[in-house]
Amino acid sequence: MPNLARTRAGRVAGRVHNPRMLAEVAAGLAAPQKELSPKYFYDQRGSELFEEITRLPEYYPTRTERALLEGWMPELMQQLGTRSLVELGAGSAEKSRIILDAMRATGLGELYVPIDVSATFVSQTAAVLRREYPGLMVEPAIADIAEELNLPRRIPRPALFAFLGSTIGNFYPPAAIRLLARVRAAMEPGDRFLMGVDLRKDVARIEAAYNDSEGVTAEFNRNMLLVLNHELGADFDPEAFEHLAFYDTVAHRVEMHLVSSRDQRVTIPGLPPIAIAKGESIRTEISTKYDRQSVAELFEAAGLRIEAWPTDPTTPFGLVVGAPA
Ligand code: AVJ
Repeated sequence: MPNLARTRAGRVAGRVHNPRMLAEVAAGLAAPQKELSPKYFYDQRGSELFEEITRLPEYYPTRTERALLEGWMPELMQQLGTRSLVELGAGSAEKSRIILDAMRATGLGELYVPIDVSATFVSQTAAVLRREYPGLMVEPAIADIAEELNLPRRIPRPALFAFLGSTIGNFYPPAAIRLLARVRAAMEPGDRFLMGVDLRKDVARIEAAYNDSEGVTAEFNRNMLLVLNHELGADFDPEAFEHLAFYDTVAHRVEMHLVSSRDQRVTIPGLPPIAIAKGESIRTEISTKYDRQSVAELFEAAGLRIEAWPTDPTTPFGLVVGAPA
């Protein structure tokens, strides 16, 4: 499970109460290309569906990244002497364990800071990890990483900041740079930044990963509409939308859309009715694919430099190690 915002319970005593989400959704649906943030995929059901995606034969990123982490973390941790792991979007903590194991093996690890938007989610994960890693302090930070990091005041250094899963690919370049610059600002000399990035490759292979034969990705995509129904009291009919995912070879990114299969009108309490024409789409996600040059450009704009770049020779996926420039 990924890293962006899991939505908070939006209904209080039967009344919809999520003004920030409502404003963001209103702006997105008023744009010429209707757009919703991929952070709204991840309610309970959406997180489960994403977990299912990561196990699909077509979806190569998760298992490739895990193999890279298993291969590189022990050596990297030895080199860095990391005392704290700060993880942006803590997810299911499955990959975190690979890093935590490597940190424990050096005997230097003191603190783990999982950052996630869902307080319930991180505090559950924290409780499990405290039991599993006795002697490790686990101090969750509750934050939407698109906005802030909300780090604890005292972090033993050197710290490793980790942002895995190629979730950076969900952000348009200006927002990606802002996010990386926020990480850079939290880093001290000697700290490092570890980021997973999906790399440019054969278009058919990329498109297959977002159009799986079992239709899990399609259900994941449509689930966003159920999240809006639940959180905002909207009346989307998910069955009236088709899943569309394609690779844009100019922008180097997958785009996921929900395409309306008929003329329809959607109601969201507090907003004027929304007309959606047959064939019109709502963009629900971009998933940018990188190469070394494009990562170097993002890093440079954020005050970081690439220090190491371990990749998988068979399935292009990268683990980038960044340092303050
Ligand atoms: C969690 C954002 C990395 O972009 O590949 C998977 C989400 N969307 N299938 C990705 C996703 C469709 C995933 N990230």
